[in-house]
Amino acid sequence: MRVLKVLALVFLTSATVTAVKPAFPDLYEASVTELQAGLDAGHFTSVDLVKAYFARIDEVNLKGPELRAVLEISPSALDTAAALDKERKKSGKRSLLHGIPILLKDNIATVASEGMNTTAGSFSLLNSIVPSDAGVVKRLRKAGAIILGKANLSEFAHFRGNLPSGWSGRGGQCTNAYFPHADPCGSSSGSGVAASIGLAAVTLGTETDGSITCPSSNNNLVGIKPTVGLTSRAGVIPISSHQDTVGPMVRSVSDAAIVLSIIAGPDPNDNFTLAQPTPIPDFTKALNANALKGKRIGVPRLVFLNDSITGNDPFINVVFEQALETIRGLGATVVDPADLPSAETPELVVSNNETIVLDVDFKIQLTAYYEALIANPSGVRSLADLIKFNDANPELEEPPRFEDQSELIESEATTGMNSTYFDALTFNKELGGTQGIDAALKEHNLDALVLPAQGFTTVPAAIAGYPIVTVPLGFFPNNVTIGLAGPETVYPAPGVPFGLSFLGTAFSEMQLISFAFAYEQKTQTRLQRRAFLEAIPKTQLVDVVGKFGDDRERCETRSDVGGCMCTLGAAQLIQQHPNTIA
Ligand SMILES: *[C@@H]1O[C@H](CO)[C@@H](O)[C@H](O)[C@H]1NC(C)=O
Ligand SMILES: *[C@@H]1O[C@H](CO)[C@@H](O)[C@H](O)[C@H]1NC(C)=O
Ligand SMILES: *[C@@H]1O[C@H](CO)[C@@H](O)[C@H](O)[C@H]1NC(C)=O
Ligand SMILES: *[C@@H]1O[C@H](CO)[C@@H](O)[C@H](O)[C@H]1NC(C)=O
Ligand SMILES: *[C@@H]1O[C@H](CO)[C@@H](O)[C@H](O)[C@H]1NC(C)=O
Ligand SMILES: *[C@@H]1O[C@H](CO)[C@@H](O)[C@H](O)[C@H]1NC(C)=O
Ligand SMILES: CC(=O)N[C@H]1CO[C@H](CO)[C@@H](O)[C@@H]1O
Repeated sequence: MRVLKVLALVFLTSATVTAVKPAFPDLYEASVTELQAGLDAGHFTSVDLVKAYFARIDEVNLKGPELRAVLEISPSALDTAAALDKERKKSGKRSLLHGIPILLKDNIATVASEGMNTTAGSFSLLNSIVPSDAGVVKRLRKAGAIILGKANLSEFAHFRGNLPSGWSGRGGQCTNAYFPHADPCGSSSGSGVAASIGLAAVTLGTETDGSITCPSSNNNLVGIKPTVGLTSRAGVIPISSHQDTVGPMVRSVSDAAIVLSIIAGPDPNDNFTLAQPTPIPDFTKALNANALKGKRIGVPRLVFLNDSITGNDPFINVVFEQALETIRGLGATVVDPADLPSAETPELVVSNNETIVLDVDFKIQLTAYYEALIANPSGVRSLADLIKFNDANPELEEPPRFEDQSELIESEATTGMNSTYFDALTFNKELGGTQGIDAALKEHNLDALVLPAQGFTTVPAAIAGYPIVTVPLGFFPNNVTIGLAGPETVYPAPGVPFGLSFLGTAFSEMQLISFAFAYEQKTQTRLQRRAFLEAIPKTQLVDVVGKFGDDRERCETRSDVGGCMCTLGAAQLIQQHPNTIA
């Protein structure tokens, strides 16, 4: 009875809304600013947005193209959205992310009481109880964002072994929306695929070495890999505190600036963030389309544009040369070459010091993560336990062709921080920073460096802890030779995107964002190509706003979900709690 009364209420509201006939933004592309405008004008609500994104996820995640981008959706998202809608009406919005649904990579902790797991894709963490939300999640919630769900990823952020990008035990193989079964790259694969086709307004990823920038590149996105210490890693399932960082993966530089402005800032639970400059910049102030005028942008050709080292398809470099012309056209001086001194010796390419640091850090920090859990039903309490767990549960964690856990084993063999480790840390800072990015910037008096996002580009920034901002650069042509990427994935492939990366010194995000914005505004590359037809979700706001209850007879009351389940349109299951509507 209660449910029926609620439905009647919705009819009334929808009648008013339909009379206005507002134009709804296309959720494939919709920006945060567009969504805020529609929410403020009352054209749609955050509840509508959550319903629409749930329906879009349902269309493509396990059905149709089976992209496997999303691991879980939040059973609390509709309630949260309703509360935030109410608050907006009463007292306005808290921030530009108020009522905006966001998807998190599954290594970013959310409190279990919300109804979702935090597992890095591993069954060893299923049903574990985290001590609290991750630092970035606390900031998102305070800003009024809605946590929509958790995204699939390369298990343990690709620190398990020789496994394809986008595969996890829990999520299976995530694939790209631009070509069937194409490599989404990783490790923030699900975040990348979900953002690329509008399964959420925005997504977060994490990067240790390439894990935001590569999936942003492969999925036609803007990605920001912030300086290590700009965004908190508290509550993020770790690889290494020296390299891990959390950042936005979104469809525009403007959205990236909005999200970064909210998630950046000090967190007492991550002491690296206490060293960041204050105040936290408003990164949206960097959105200046003339930002490249009069600037000096360097091209570190040596190593980074050598295909035999990067493994890049030569086509990427062809399009990159065109990007340099565009950058010149925008008024910048392109200094070419502007090589990293560390690239002039074999060290940068052959050094194994990054692995030395990551192997030692991962064992210590992952074990600390397991130990800090309030509960973990799998019984896993350390890296050693994890290795045993995987071997004891091959049907879950080592299915045929996805068995490898050599990186876990290699890390487990380390014996803690000794002089080899500290030397490696120092050497990394030199290779990537003082003899790398900083040296090139200083020697040529540069404002930033620019490179294709793919290849060896991420390494100096990874080992130095420096930022990268990636924007869409181009797409593989229809006649590209299709290659193999994993047992179930291909790369390159027709129409698969690739990106352009701006690099700089620590905490140079303002400049990098401004350069990426100028380039993006001039080229609008993202809009040149869409996902393959089957991978484009069809549900739009128009299918949701005021439509709930149209098929009243097809709704069934369900005590287990505390509301009713309705079929919306073709096959979209929407779970509606009665108390979220009033
Ligand atoms: C985690 O996943 C399991 C299995 O899908 C589910 O039963 C549980 O409710 C989820 N959430 C939490 C917080 O464990
Ligand atoms: C953070 O704290 C740890 C000890 O808890 C210490 O080893 C490390 O040097 C600190 N790092 C920074 C950047 O302050
Ligand atoms: C590219 O790298 C390969 C392998 O290190 C090297 O033999 C070759 O000389 C390099 N090419 C250029 C143009 O530097
Ligand atoms: C690590 O760095 C040192 C310099 O500190 C270098 O001599 C050594 O070759 C590197 N080790 C590996 C395994 O790459
Ligand atoms: C430091 O530990 C590693 C194993 O983690 C070992 O290979 C290396 O030899 C050790 N270095 C020293 C100086 O003992
Ligand atoms: C693809 O087509 C372009 C012209 O559209 C041509 O220049 C190029 O050589 C072709 N590449 C391959 C691999 O066939
Ligand atoms: C939201 C969603 O569709 N999650 C699915 C992700 O993939 C796993 C494995 O196939 C499913 O169990 C989840 O239901």
